[in-house]
Amino acid sequence: MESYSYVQKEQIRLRHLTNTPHPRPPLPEIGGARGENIPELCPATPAQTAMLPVIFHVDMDAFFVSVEELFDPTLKGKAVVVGGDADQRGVVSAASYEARKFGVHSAMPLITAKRLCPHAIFLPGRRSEYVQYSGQIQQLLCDYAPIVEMVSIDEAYLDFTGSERLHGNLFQLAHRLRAHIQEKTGLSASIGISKTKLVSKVASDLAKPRGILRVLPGHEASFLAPLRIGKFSNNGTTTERRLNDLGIVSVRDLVLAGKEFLCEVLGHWGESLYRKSIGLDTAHFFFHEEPKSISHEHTFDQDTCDLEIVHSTLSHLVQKVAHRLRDHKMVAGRITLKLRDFGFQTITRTVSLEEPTQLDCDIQQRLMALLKRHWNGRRRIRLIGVALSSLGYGPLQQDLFEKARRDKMAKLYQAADQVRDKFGFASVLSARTIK
Ligand code: TTP
Ligand code: MG
Ligand code: MG
Repeated sequence: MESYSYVQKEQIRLRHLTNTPHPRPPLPEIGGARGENIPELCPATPAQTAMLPVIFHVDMDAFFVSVEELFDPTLKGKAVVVGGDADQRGVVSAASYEARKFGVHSAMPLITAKRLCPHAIFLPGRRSEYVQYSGQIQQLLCDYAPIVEMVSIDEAYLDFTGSERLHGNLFQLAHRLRAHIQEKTGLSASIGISKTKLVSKVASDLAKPRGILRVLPGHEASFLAPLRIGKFSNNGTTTERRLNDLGIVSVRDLVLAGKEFLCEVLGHWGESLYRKSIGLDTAHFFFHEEPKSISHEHTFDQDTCDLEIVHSTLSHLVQKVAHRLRDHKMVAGRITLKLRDFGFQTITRTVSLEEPTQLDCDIQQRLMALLKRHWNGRRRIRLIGVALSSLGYGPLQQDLFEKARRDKMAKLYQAADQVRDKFGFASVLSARTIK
């Protein structure tokens, strides 16, 4: 978080602990006009607070690197880069806090990381362990909060609205939760607490590492004000550059520019950006149930032992399940093939993967092997089915566990998913499926 110094961070922590309001820094001039005050929402009374949403954002500290440290404690405190060898093409998945001091960050080419931090230890990473730890953390979070929304491999929003009486003081609750995660997994987390998702996310980021930060209701706008707008529009995007060119650099500048001006410059997006900047984030919880398994099956019009038909049907089913898997941003650790023959005899055969996947080609390959082993090609098949299970959240796409080819495949599949979302599933079919 660029805009806060260490001292400011401590002041914020104390201020929130002691419940004193955020003093307003002097306001800048924008476009020659004197800035007005940031519209501060009225701090809530204790009675109102009890009714307000309580949202925790929990994010693991240097997640991949911390898991690596569990396997090799000598890495602690050192500059560590996860993603592959320094001389490999590809990007950094994760960097330790020590490596970050040298400017290394996720998604940076490994070669650049090596140049910035030549003494760093470069590790290939252990994908399935990260997924396993992520699953453990998710389970633990679900024991605490009534609503948990995992949003990536190492972070989740927890909705504690209305459960303050049950859990008592929110700080103590956050401490308990963090200690529990540490005790069960050996990993540390940071937690942001506020009444909106966006503010809680910013707060957990600001609290890192091993921090807890609560933004009291009514203080959202002044809490966000000093931040750079990259926090809302992703650093380096065209929107950010355009706003920077207009002299709008911080969230405070956004507020002072005003809704009308932002709408003029950015259209629709201007209003939502303005609302975010004053702490009125309206992102809701997604009440989707994480699936335990994903499956599809097909019953043939006529029982068949035509190899071409069986293979192309299998390929079609693979594309369907993999599409749904990626929709949930998940990876699968087990793949099952189901076969029912003309005599209604049904078999299911499952294979466990060493590395969970979300790629069609991996799933297809395992199923073809299962089919080869468990079908003699002569028994006529009535039904064929595919199921994915042992589902978990996978590393982000930018990670470098997938080599260049796998990266390309992932991009290709995601592009296909997007087209399918727009034009229907049948709009993109792999060559094997088309007969
Ligand atoms: P983050 O939570 O963004 O980062 P982090 O946990 O390493 O560090 P922080 O303490 O700042 O939260 O991402 C979680 C993991 O996801 C990270 O350890 C590695 C992986 N990841 C990628 O593979 N590619 C990426 O581009 C990013 C941002 C993360
Ligand atoms: Mg993290
Ligand atoms: Mg994260």
